[in-house]
Amino acid sequence: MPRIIFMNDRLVPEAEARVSVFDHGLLYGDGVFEGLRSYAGKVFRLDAHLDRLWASARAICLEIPLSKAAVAQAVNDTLAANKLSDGYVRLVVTRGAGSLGLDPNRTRNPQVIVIADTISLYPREYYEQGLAIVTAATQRVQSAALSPRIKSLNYLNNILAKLEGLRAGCVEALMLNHKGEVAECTGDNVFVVRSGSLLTPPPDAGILEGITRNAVMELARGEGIDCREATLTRHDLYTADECFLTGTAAEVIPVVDIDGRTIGPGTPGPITQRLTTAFHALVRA
Ligand code: PXG
Repeated sequence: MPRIIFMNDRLVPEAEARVSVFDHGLLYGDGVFEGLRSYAGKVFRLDAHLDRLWASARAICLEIPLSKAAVAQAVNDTLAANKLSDGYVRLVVTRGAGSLGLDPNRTRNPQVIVIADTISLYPREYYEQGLAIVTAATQRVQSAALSPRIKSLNYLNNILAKLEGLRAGCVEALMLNHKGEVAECTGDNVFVVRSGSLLTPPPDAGILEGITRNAVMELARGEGIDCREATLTRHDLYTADECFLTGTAAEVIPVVDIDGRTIGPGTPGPITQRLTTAFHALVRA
Protein backbone atom coordinates (compact mmCIF):
# COMPACT_ATOMS: atom_id res chain seq x y z
CA MET A 1 0.00 0.00 0.00
CA PRO A 2 1.57 3.31 -1.02
CA ARG A 3 1.61 5.72 1.88
CA ILE A 4 0.10 9.17 1.99
CA ILE A 5 2.54 11.90 2.98
CA PHE A 6 1.89 15.43 4.21
CA MET A 7 4.09 17.94 2.37
CA ASN A 8 3.87 21.60 3.42
CA ASP A 9 0.18 22.22 2.85
CA ARG A 10 -1.42 19.01 1.58
CA LEU A 11 -1.53 15.24 1.58
CA VAL A 12 0.08 13.60 -1.45
CA PRO A 13 0.75 9.99 -2.49
CA GLU A 14 4.23 8.73 -1.59
CA ALA A 15 5.34 8.88 -5.24
CA GLU A 16 4.65 12.61 -5.36
CA ALA A 17 6.36 13.40 -2.06
CA ARG A 18 9.69 14.71 -3.33
CA VAL A 19 12.30 17.17 -2.09
CA SER A 20 14.87 18.99 -4.19
CA VAL A 21 18.44 17.71 -4.46
CA PHE A 22 19.35 21.29 -3.55
CA ASP A 23 17.55 21.03 -0.20
CA HIS A 24 20.02 21.83 2.56
CA GLY A 25 18.43 19.08 4.64
CA LEU A 26 19.96 16.64 2.14
CA LEU A 27 23.13 18.59 1.36
CA TYR A 28 24.11 19.47 4.93
CA GLY A 29 21.72 17.75 7.33
CA ASP A 30 20.36 21.25 7.92
CA GLY A 31 16.96 20.68 9.47
CA VAL A 32 15.18 19.20 12.47
CA PHE A 33 12.92 16.25 13.17
CA GLU A 34 10.75 14.42 15.67
CA GLY A 35 9.69 10.79 16.04
CA LEU A 36 6.25 10.33 17.57
CA ARG A 37 3.90 7.46 18.27
CA SER A 38 0.18 7.11 18.29
CA TYR A 39 -1.63 4.63 20.49
CA ALA A 40 -5.27 3.74 19.80
CA GLY A 41 -5.63 6.76 17.54
CA LYS A 42 -4.10 9.31 19.91
CA VAL A 43 -0.61 10.76 19.51
CA PHE A 44 1.39 10.44 22.73
CA ARG A 45 2.49 13.85 24.07
CA LEU A 46 2.00 15.63 20.75
CA ASP A 47 2.39 19.07 22.35
CA ALA A 48 5.68 18.13 23.98
CA HIS A 49 7.00 16.87 20.63
CA LEU A 50 5.90 20.07 18.90
CA ASP A 51 7.51 22.20 21.60
CA ARG A 52 10.76 20.29 21.20
CA LEU A 53 10.58 20.59 17.39
CA TRP A 54 10.08 24.33 17.70
CA ALA A 55 12.94 24.60 20.22
CA SER A 56 15.25 22.65 17.89
CA ALA A 57 14.24 24.90 14.97
CA ARG A 58 14.76 28.06 17.01
CA ALA A 59 18.23 26.89 18.04
CA ILE A 60 19.25 26.64 14.37
CA CYS A 61 17.45 29.85 13.27
CA LEU A 62 14.94 27.91 11.20
CA GLU A 63 11.49 29.39 11.02
CA ILE A 64 8.83 26.71 10.64
CA PRO A 65 6.37 28.14 8.10
CA LEU A 66 3.30 26.61 9.81
CA SER A 67 1.72 27.13 13.20
CA LYS A 68 1.95 24.44 15.87
CA ALA A 69 -1.81 23.93 15.51
CA ALA A 70 -1.43 23.37 11.76
CA VAL A 71 1.36 20.85 12.27
CA ALA A 72 -0.67 19.06 14.96
CA GLN A 73 -3.54 18.85 12.48
CA ALA A 74 -1.17 17.58 9.79
CA VAL A 75 0.09 14.80 12.12
CA ASN A 76 -3.45 13.65 12.87
CA ASP A 77 -4.56 13.97 9.23
CA THR A 78 -1.58 11.93 8.03
CA LEU A 79 -2.30 9.14 10.52
CA ALA A 80 -5.96 9.13 9.47
CA ALA A 81 -5.14 9.16 5.74
CA ASN A 82 -2.97 6.08 6.27
CA LYS A 83 -5.62 4.40 8.46
CA LEU A 84 -3.15 4.04 11.30
CA SER A 85 -4.32 4.08 14.89
CA ASP A 86 -1.14 2.57 16.36
CA GLY A 87 1.64 4.07 14.32
CA TYR A 88 4.91 5.87 14.08
CA VAL A 89 5.12 9.45 12.84
CA ARG A 90 8.24 11.13 11.52
CA LEU A 91 7.99 14.89 11.41
CA VAL A 92 10.75 16.56 9.38
CA VAL A 93 11.48 20.22 8.69
CA THR A 94 14.30 20.91 6.25
CA ARG A 95 16.00 24.23 5.57
CA GLY A 96 14.69 24.08 1.99
CA ALA A 97 16.30 24.33 -1.43
CA GLY A 98 19.11 26.82 -1.97
CA SER A 99 22.38 27.39 -3.69
CA LEU A 100 25.38 25.13 -3.10
CA GLY A 101 27.21 26.55 -0.12
CA LEU A 102 26.37 26.53 3.56
CA ASP A 103 24.63 29.90 3.78
CA PRO A 104 21.13 29.22 5.12
CA ASN A 105 20.10 32.73 4.05
CA ARG A 106 20.36 31.55 0.46
CA THR A 107 17.64 28.95 0.83
CA ARG A 108 13.92 29.19 0.19
CA ASN A 109 10.88 27.23 1.27
CA PRO A 110 11.61 25.07 4.29
CA GLN A 111 9.88 21.72 3.74
CA VAL A 112 7.49 20.44 6.38
CA ILE A 113 7.03 16.70 5.94
CA VAL A 114 4.92 14.24 7.94
CA ILE A 115 5.37 10.52 7.35
CA ALA A 116 3.17 7.99 9.14
CA ASP A 117 4.04 4.33 9.13
CA THR A 118 3.73 1.19 11.18
CA ILE A 119 6.30 0.99 13.91
CA SER A 120 8.93 -1.73 13.78
CA LEU A 121 9.39 -2.87 17.34
CA TYR A 122 12.20 -4.68 19.06
CA PRO A 123 11.45 -8.40 19.41
CA ARG A 124 9.42 -9.32 22.49
CA GLU A 125 12.21 -11.38 24.05
CA TYR A 126 14.34 -8.23 24.42
CA TYR A 127 11.67 -6.86 26.77
CA GLU A 128 11.31 -10.15 28.64
CA GLN A 129 15.00 -10.99 28.98
CA GLY A 130 16.64 -7.56 28.72
CA LEU A 131 19.22 -6.13 26.36
CA ALA A 132 22.98 -6.39 26.28
CA ILE A 133 24.64 -3.12 25.29
CA VAL A 134 28.21 -1.91 24.88
CA THR A 135 29.88 1.46 25.37
CA ALA A 136 30.77 3.08 22.07
CA ALA A 137 34.19 4.70 21.63
CA THR A 138 32.37 7.46 19.72
CA GLN A 139 31.58 10.17 22.27
CA ARG A 140 28.54 12.38 22.28
CA VAL A 141 29.32 15.69 20.54
CA GLN A 142 30.08 18.46 23.06
CA SER A 143 27.29 20.99 23.48
CA ALA A 144 29.73 23.77 22.65
CA ALA A 145 30.15 22.12 19.23
CA LEU A 146 26.54 21.03 18.59
CA SER A 147 23.99 20.76 21.35
CA PRO A 148 22.63 17.20 21.65
CA ARG A 149 19.41 18.91 22.72
CA ILE A 150 18.81 19.86 19.09
CA LYS A 151 17.09 16.98 17.32
CA SER A 152 18.72 17.80 14.01
CA LEU A 153 18.91 15.92 10.72
CA ASN A 154 22.60 15.50 11.51
CA TYR A 155 22.61 12.15 13.31
CA LEU A 156 26.00 10.84 12.21
CA ASN A 157 27.38 11.01 15.75
CA ASN A 158 24.68 8.58 16.89
CA ILE A 159 24.91 6.47 13.74
CA LEU A 160 28.66 5.94 14.23
CA ALA A 161 27.98 4.78 17.80
CA LYS A 162 25.12 2.57 16.58
CA LEU A 163 27.49 0.92 14.07
CA GLU A 164 29.85 0.10 16.94
CA GLY A 165 26.99 -1.46 18.87
CA LEU A 166 25.86 -3.50 15.87
CA ARG A 167 29.39 -4.73 15.22
CA ALA A 168 29.44 -5.98 18.81
CA GLY A 169 26.11 -7.75 18.26
CA CYS A 170 24.09 -5.20 20.26
CA VAL A 171 21.05 -3.22 19.07
CA GLU A 172 21.92 -0.22 21.25
CA ALA A 173 25.17 1.39 22.36
CA LEU A 174 25.95 3.58 25.34
CA MET A 175 27.50 6.97 24.64
CA LEU A 176 29.66 8.98 27.05
CA ASN A 177 30.26 12.70 26.93
CA HIS A 178 33.70 14.30 26.50
CA LYS A 179 34.22 14.09 30.29
CA GLY A 180 33.65 10.34 30.26
CA GLU A 181 30.28 10.64 31.99
CA VAL A 182 27.30 8.59 30.86
CA ALA A 183 25.14 10.58 28.43
CA GLU A 184 22.59 8.34 26.69
CA CYS A 185 22.25 5.63 24.05
CA THR A 186 22.13 6.30 20.31
CA GLY A 187 18.35 6.73 20.25
CA ASP A 188 17.30 6.15 23.86
CA ASN A 189 17.84 7.70 27.28
CA VAL A 190 19.33 5.65 30.11
CA PHE A 191 18.20 5.10 33.71
CA VAL A 192 19.60 3.11 36.63
CA VAL A 193 18.10 1.99 39.91
CA ARG A 194 20.41 2.16 42.93
CA SER A 195 19.22 1.40 46.46
CA GLY A 196 15.61 2.01 45.44
CA SER A 197 16.32 5.40 43.78
CA LEU A 198 15.93 6.03 40.08
CA LEU A 199 18.78 8.02 38.50
CA THR A 200 19.25 9.44 35.01
CA PRO A 201 21.81 11.88 33.57
CA PRO A 202 20.83 15.58 33.50
CA PRO A 203 20.38 17.48 30.21
CA ASP A 204 23.81 19.08 30.56
CA ALA A 205 25.45 15.63 30.43
CA GLY A 206 24.88 15.97 26.68
CA ILE A 207 21.56 14.27 26.09
CA LEU A 208 18.38 14.75 24.18
CA GLU A 209 15.77 15.38 26.84
CA GLY A 210 13.52 12.50 25.86
CA ILE A 211 9.77 12.78 26.08
CA THR A 212 9.58 9.15 27.21
CA ARG A 213 12.29 9.96 29.80
CA ASN A 214 10.25 12.81 31.20
CA ALA A 215 7.07 10.70 31.25
CA VAL A 216 8.88 7.89 33.11
CA MET A 217 10.28 10.35 35.67
CA GLU A 218 6.73 11.64 36.31
CA LEU A 219 5.41 8.08 36.62
CA ALA A 220 8.15 7.15 39.07
CA ARG A 221 7.33 10.12 41.28
CA GLY A 222 3.65 9.21 41.08
CA GLU A 223 4.55 5.70 42.24
CA GLY A 224 6.47 7.13 45.19
CA ILE A 225 9.86 6.13 43.76
CA ASP A 226 12.65 8.61 44.54
CA CYS A 227 13.76 9.88 41.12
CA ARG A 228 16.46 12.41 40.28
CA GLU A 229 18.98 13.53 37.72
CA ALA A 230 22.55 12.59 38.56
CA THR A 231 25.94 12.53 36.91
CA LEU A 232 26.66 8.87 36.23
CA THR A 233 29.81 7.02 35.29
CA ARG A 234 30.12 3.60 33.71
CA HIS A 235 30.97 2.32 37.19
CA ASP A 236 27.54 3.48 38.38
CA LEU A 237 25.93 1.50 35.57
CA TYR A 238 28.02 -1.65 36.07
CA THR A 239 27.16 -1.71 39.77
CA ALA A 240 23.49 -0.67 39.49
CA ASP A 241 20.66 -2.86 40.77
CA GLU A 242 18.70 -2.27 37.56
CA CYS A 243 19.14 -0.46 34.27
CA PHE A 244 16.70 0.40 31.49
CA LEU A 245 16.40 2.59 28.42
CA THR A 246 13.53 4.83 27.33
CA GLY A 247 12.54 6.16 23.92
CA THR A 248 9.56 6.69 21.68
CA ALA A 249 10.29 3.54 19.69
CA ALA A 250 11.60 1.33 22.52
CA GLU A 251 9.25 2.63 25.27
CA VAL A 252 10.85 1.14 28.44
CA ILE A 253 13.35 -1.64 27.78
CA PRO A 254 15.46 -3.43 30.40
CA VAL A 255 19.26 -3.69 30.12
CA VAL A 256 20.88 -6.69 31.80
CA ASP A 257 24.42 -6.58 30.43
CA ILE A 258 26.74 -3.63 29.82
CA ASP A 259 30.22 -4.23 28.37
CA GLY A 260 30.02 -7.83 29.58
CA ARG A 261 29.09 -6.88 33.17
CA THR A 262 25.86 -8.47 34.37
CA ILE A 263 23.51 -5.86 35.84
CA GLY A 264 21.90 -6.93 39.11
CA PRO A 265 20.84 -10.57 38.89
CA GLY A 266 20.85 -10.41 35.06
CA THR A 267 17.09 -10.25 34.71
CA PRO A 268 14.74 -7.23 34.38
CA GLY A 269 14.30 -5.70 37.83
CA PRO A 270 11.12 -4.96 39.82
CA ILE A 271 11.21 -1.16 39.42
CA THR A 272 11.80 -1.53 35.68
CA GLN A 273 8.79 -3.84 35.50
CA ARG A 274 6.61 -1.50 37.54
CA LEU A 275 7.48 1.47 35.35
CA THR A 276 6.94 -0.57 32.17
CA THR A 277 3.42 -1.44 33.35
CA ALA A 278 2.73 2.16 34.35
CA PHE A 279 4.01 3.42 30.98
CA HIS A 280 1.76 1.03 29.04
CA ALA A 281 -1.22 2.22 31.08
CA LEU A 282 -0.27 5.88 30.49
CA VAL A 283 0.01 5.66 26.70
CA ARG A 284 -3.39 3.96 26.46
CA ALA A 285 -5.05 6.26 28.99
N1 PXG B 1 18.17 10.25 22.74
C1 PXG B 1 18.32 10.38 21.42
C2 PXG B 1 19.63 10.74 20.86
C3 PXG B 1 17.20 10.22 20.59
O1 PXG B 1 17.31 10.37 19.27
C4 PXG B 1 15.87 9.71 22.55
C5 PXG B 1 17.00 9.92 23.31
C6 PXG B 1 14.57 9.39 23.22
O2 PXG B 1 13.69 10.50 23.15
P1 PXG B 1 12.11 10.33 23.11
O3 PXG B 1 11.61 11.72 23.04
O4 PXG B 1 11.77 9.53 21.90
O5 PXG B 1 11.73 9.64 24.36
C7 PXG B 1 15.96 9.85 21.16
C8 PXG B 1 14.74 9.66 20.30
C9 PXG B 1 14.07 6.71 14.99
C10 PXG B 1 13.64 7.31 16.27
O6 PXG B 1 13.25 6.57 14.10
C11 PXG B 1 14.55 7.92 17.10
C12 PXG B 1 14.12 8.49 18.27
C13 PXG B 1 12.81 8.41 18.62
C14 PXG B 1 11.90 7.80 17.77
C15 PXG B 1 12.32 7.23 16.59
O7 PXG B 1 15.25 6.37 14.88
N2 PXG B 1 15.04 9.09 19.05
